[in-house]
Amino acid sequence: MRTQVGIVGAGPAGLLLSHLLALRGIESVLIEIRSREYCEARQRAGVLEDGSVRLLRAAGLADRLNRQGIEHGGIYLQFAGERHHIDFRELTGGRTVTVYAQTEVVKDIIARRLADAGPEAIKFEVTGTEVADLDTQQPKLRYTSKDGTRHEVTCDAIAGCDGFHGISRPAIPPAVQAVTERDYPYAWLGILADVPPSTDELIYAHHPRGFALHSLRGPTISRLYLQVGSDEDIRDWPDQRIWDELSERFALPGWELKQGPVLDKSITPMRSFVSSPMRYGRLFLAGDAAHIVPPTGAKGLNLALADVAYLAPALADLARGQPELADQYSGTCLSRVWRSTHFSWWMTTMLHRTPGADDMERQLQLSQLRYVVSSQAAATSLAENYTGYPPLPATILTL
Ligand code: RFL
Ligand code: PHB
Repeated sequence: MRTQVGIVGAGPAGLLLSHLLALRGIESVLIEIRSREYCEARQRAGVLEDGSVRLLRAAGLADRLNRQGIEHGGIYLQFAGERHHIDFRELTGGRTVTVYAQTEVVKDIIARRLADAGPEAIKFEVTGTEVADLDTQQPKLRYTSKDGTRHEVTCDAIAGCDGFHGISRPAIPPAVQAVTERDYPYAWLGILADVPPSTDELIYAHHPRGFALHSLRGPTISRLYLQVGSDEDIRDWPDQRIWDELSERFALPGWELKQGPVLDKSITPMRSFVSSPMRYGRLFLAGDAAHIVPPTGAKGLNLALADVAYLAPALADLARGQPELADQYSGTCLSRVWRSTHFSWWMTTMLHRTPGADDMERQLQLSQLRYVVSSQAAATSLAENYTGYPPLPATILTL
């Protein structure tokens, strides 16, 4: 079998790439190890940058996003018993973010790909994925489909969009790959709860007992996170213990955290990770396959979408024998990736309590938080990064 682009992984990166390529008349084969149901239910990110929203609109994928996405013009930072509003609109000349769950982005693109290209547009539940001949002009993608048939697809290029635990990145020889990595000594326990949000905008809370975040998924569904130890067992966290801990960390006189049934709960490790370059021969990495940020900056999904916004035109040009954009791909993306890596590290270390840390950490964090809420320059820096920096250029948004 032959195709122009082989895509490994049907997360946000792989799905959007296959759609953006199709809009440019480029054919692809997209394979995914999990079932459609699993991909559509995996609870993850919730915040789309301004540029991500514009990208999804330009790609014709925003019907439901336009109706159900909730535009947010700021966030709250809570510390030392006070809650402060950071007004993105005012600080950035009108830029905002949109709360719309990654599960919904994934559902929207899957539905569109299947409608446009038929049931074979995404091959779910494959096994034995391999990539080979990456340093030739004809790289190979191999997999076994759900019915047990082994396939080999000869491609012009392969996009490794298979997340942090995928097979694409490990296929790059270690000698030509630089990995920069940091693990944080804490994790996030996240819950999805069947209860209306207790806030109109996200609350990022610094507390002596650790960080907490109040997010949402809609008018009746809340999403909340708690900093916990990195070796914590979810079985030690019955629902009422989670609510009690959240209530304590968000406590403010006259304000109450509404509680309700917990629909989903999980623990996520916190890590920063960058693998460079994001290309080896005819293999291009995108999204979590190449980089991971801790979720405190709400950047992971946005980086994945931005990567493929650059990769689609690069691969379309490459297919026509023009390699310039493909040659620029890794450098262009890594510059944004490092900005987000810094911002995510900064938010994380400003807001979390390091186990065993002395009072110096706490005082430095509180000083930084007071600076952010009192200085227009500091608040603008947070707002500019949170809403997305650098903004995606108009050329990338023109399809
Ligand atoms: P994904 O979503 O991991 O998709 C990779 C896909 O590849 C498949 N796969 C394979 N397929 C075929 N063969 C193989 N050998 C394969 N191996 C793997 C996988 O099954 C999967 O379907 O990567 P992608 O597309 O790069 O997308 C990245 C995002 O998912 C991720 O960065 C975000 O979820 C991170 N993130 C957040 N990002 C934001 O921008 N804003 C947020 O508010 C935000 N909050 C979060 C987050 C991530 C979290 N967790 C759970 C890690 C909150 C949390 C709690
Ligand atoms: C979420 O809604 O899941 C979410 C929001 C903001 C973050 C991380 C996750 O920083």
